[in-house]
Amino acid sequence: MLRKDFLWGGAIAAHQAEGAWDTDGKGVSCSDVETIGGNGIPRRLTDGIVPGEVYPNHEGIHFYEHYKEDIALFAEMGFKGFRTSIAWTRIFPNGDDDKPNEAGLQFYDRLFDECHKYGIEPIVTLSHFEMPYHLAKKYNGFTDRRCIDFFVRFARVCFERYQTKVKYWMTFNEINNQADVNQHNLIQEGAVILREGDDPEYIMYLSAHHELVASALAVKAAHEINPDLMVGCMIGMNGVYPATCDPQDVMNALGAMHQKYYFAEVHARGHYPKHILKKFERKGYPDFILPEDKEILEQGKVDYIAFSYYMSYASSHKRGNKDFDYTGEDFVRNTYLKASDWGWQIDPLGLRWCLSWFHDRFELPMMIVENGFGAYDKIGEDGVIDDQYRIDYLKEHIQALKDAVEYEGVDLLGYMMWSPIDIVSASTGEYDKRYGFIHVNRTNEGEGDFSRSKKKSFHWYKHVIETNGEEL
Ligand code: BGP
Repeated sequence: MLRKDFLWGGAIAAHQAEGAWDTDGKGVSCSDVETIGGNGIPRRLTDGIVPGEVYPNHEGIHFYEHYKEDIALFAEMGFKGFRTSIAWTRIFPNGDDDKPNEAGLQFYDRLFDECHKYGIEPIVTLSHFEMPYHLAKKYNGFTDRRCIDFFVRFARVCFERYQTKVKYWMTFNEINNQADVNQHNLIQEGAVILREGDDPEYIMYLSAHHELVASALAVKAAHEINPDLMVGCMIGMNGVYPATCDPQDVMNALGAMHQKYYFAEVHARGHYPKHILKKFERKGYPDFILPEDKEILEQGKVDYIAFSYYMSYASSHKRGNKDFDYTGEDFVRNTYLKASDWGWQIDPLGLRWCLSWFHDRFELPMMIVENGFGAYDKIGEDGVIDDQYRIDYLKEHIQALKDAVEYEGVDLLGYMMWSPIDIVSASTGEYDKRYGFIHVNRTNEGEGDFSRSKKKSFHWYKHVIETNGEEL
């Protein structure tokens, strides 16, 4: 049985939904300079905003104007919680400004008040792929320690302003995605632009370290401001299985787990695990973990673990070396699983495995803050989208989380599916990769008036919440 106050709801992010990219004093964010991509076509980072390019985050789904209508629809489904992010650039347009932008702060006052009107608890991410672009240009993002202070200033302003409206916070969305070292992940997570001659892997570890320190300082600040605030990390969790029971594959999967999830260890345990320090040593990196950083990490351990879950991976060993270092190139198709149209392998039991993995290590409360199915939806002749495939995906994943509570005894606070309303895809910039219970009339080609309509899954999720997950 799930707890009585289980937080059922859904999650979005500011940059994928709000639009209004330059309204009311908002500055340019890093996602404002990423173009639209496609299924199998990566987004491109441009040098500033280039005329003629298509930037889907400039429009989002017009949530900035439609939020009242959307929250009312979430309330109709019975939401107890709603996760979104605060666009850093609405509050500090450049990131290093002295004073916050009052108009930006007021928008989130209105949004959180609207949630409370229906008894919906807002759950907030501070940095969800939306760092100010100015910080990328001037400081190269989190490679520069000064960004630690900028983030903490932003976090403090938010905690102080919204402490009576928001209890659950997260610092950096999917901080560990950057373990796959590429330009898209580095700009989204740390406002980092790779330059010629850089060692990308070193740049990633350095920047991630500064984020981990910034996160710990934010946790400390939140507790000083109001001890009731709960601050979590946010991990993009997709468990890695060995492709076979060959011990080489088993070790290779372990190596991948080490590299992809050491971030969670630092957040929750307050120090780096030995395996990653050994790796830094092996690679001959200069010691960027200062003695005072160690103290900060120790003092800023998170209160709970929030994570997203979409799929699992299978890892196959190819090289015969002893370090079993993750390269991102060892993943193979898991023949036991089906995949979405974007190749994301569907694995409900993997969610139970991941819940257990966290629980066994950290014994902290957890919240699933993203889980959902991106699909091409078709509008039926009756004008309704029959998205049974989405219902099936969610049903099996909810069953798996219930089993994790029942059999492994995990402490689960809530489930925020991704995303209750169709929004812009973070990885591809598409509109046509749809997750919602609510359809938004907008396509990759920029057609449609942004009007909203309910899909079949809308009614299904309403019933799930009504029965606290007893009837799926
Ligand atoms: C996570 C991000 C979200 C979200 C989701 C789905 O990585 O935290 O922002 O977008 O994945 O991914 P996509 O939108 O690329 O399908």
